[in-house]
Amino acid sequence: MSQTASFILTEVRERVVLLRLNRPEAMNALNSALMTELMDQLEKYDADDSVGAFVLTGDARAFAAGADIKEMAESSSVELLLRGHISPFDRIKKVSKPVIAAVSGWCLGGGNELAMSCDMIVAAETARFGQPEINLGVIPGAGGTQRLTRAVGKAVAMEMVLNNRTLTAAEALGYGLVNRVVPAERCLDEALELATQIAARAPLAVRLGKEAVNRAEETHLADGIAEERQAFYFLFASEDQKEGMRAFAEKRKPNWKGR
Ligand code: CO8
Repeated sequence: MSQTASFILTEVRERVVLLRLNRPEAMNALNSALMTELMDQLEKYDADDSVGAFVLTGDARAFAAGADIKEMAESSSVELLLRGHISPFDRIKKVSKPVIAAVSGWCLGGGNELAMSCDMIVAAETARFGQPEINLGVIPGAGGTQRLTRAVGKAVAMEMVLNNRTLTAAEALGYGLVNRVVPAERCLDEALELATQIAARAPLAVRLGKEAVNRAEETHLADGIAEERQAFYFLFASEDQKEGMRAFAEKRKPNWKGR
């Protein structure tokens, strides 16, 4: 294990990169330095062909308890805008490889927005999801109102955003916010297993599949379907598509090249 930066612990496990938020004394509150380090790590390994997927996690008490309230408390609107306080969230959305969040404990505010910016969420039974910004006199700022509403539906999102309703892991599963719920001690392993499986799959198809599914959230349906179709046609120009389909017919495991 190597510590590449103070707020993010990075571990490379074959084709999976594990990134741990590392501000335990502050419930992994997302200050600007942490966010920059996180995005730098994601971009660095996104450009590395030997990596196929990421797992992003916190610790047992918190995935992340939100943006660092103390850091931003005295900021003016103009300062937030000029320093691009929320722009790191644009960077994670540009990561081409799947990012799986492994969430234990508190997952609040910007922390929940970070988890929702990942492609899948594996939750521990101890996970608690919320958008408590209303308690601070603000609203979610990093896509929370949009992604949460798409994930859990308007009724529940309204209660969370307007009245600080928190969801248990079981509720989050029921509403479709998370992929699965597991005992806390299994959470990271489960996420790593999922990431390892996906990282072994055809890289180009995983990349375009992720992009296409995310489009469903981000565009009108017709645009998303057109983009999906283009990506599907495009994959037939790849060696991996030929290899994958031949391997099926020949009853053997495909050998992916990422080309
Ligand atoms: N920011 C800064 N410090 C924090 C935060 C936070 N979000 N959360 C916890 N901490 C600190 C506490 O101040 C405390 O520090 P200290 O020991 O110096 O007093 C330490 O972490 C431990 O916390 P608690 O003592 O409060 O622990 P408890 O177990 O009693 O409570 C809670 C845990 C429930 C998580 C509680 O800490 C809490 O309510 N935290 C704030 C949650 C919140 O309001 N989050 C939303 C923040 S606003 C936001 O996320 C907007 C996002 C916009 C865009 C994002 C851009 C990056």
